[in-house]
Amino acid sequence: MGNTSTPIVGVIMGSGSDLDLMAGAMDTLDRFAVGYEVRILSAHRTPELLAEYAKSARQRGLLVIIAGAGGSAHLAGVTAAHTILPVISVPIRRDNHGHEALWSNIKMPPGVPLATMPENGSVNAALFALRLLALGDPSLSDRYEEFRQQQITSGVAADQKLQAEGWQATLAASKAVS
Ligand code: RP5
Repeated sequence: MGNTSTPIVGVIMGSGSDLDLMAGAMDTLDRFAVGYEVRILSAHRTPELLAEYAKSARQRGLLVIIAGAGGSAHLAGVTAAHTILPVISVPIRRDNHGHEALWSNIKMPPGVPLATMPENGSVNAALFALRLLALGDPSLSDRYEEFRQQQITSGVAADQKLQAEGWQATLAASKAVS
């Protein structure tokens, strides 16, 4: 289940244990009012369900898939093998993990591409999906431009505050908040 708009983004993950780290993707899509669906599908635990999901994704109206998995993370690659939709990978990394999920996704051999984000980069995965979707959606494109302007305004304001108050006071204030 996603938000109330028609799903055009599929957010899938290998386990319910990935949900907290994938929430950034859903929050970001919500912020832009872009419809999505969220599923737990595993390349090794539920391989047939995953294949069916990926094979039917285009016909069901999805335009892009975000896939997050940890460990020997083959979810995104297997998904990309079953669809021609763009697949964006989020390698999941926990404290007890190495970088195996990142490496298994970033080193896809030529032929089947993945857009691999940073480890736990679910927010950037959604932002990248939005950039793809904005290519064919002028209203989304305007919303994305506005979002970028807000980022710039907030970056400039942070610098102005730093210049006015000095780095020591700024650091002390940020430590007091955290
Ligand atoms: C992967 O194995 C999942 O994507 C998850 O990141 C990891 C651990 O899964 P659980 O054992 O917590 O279900 O398939």
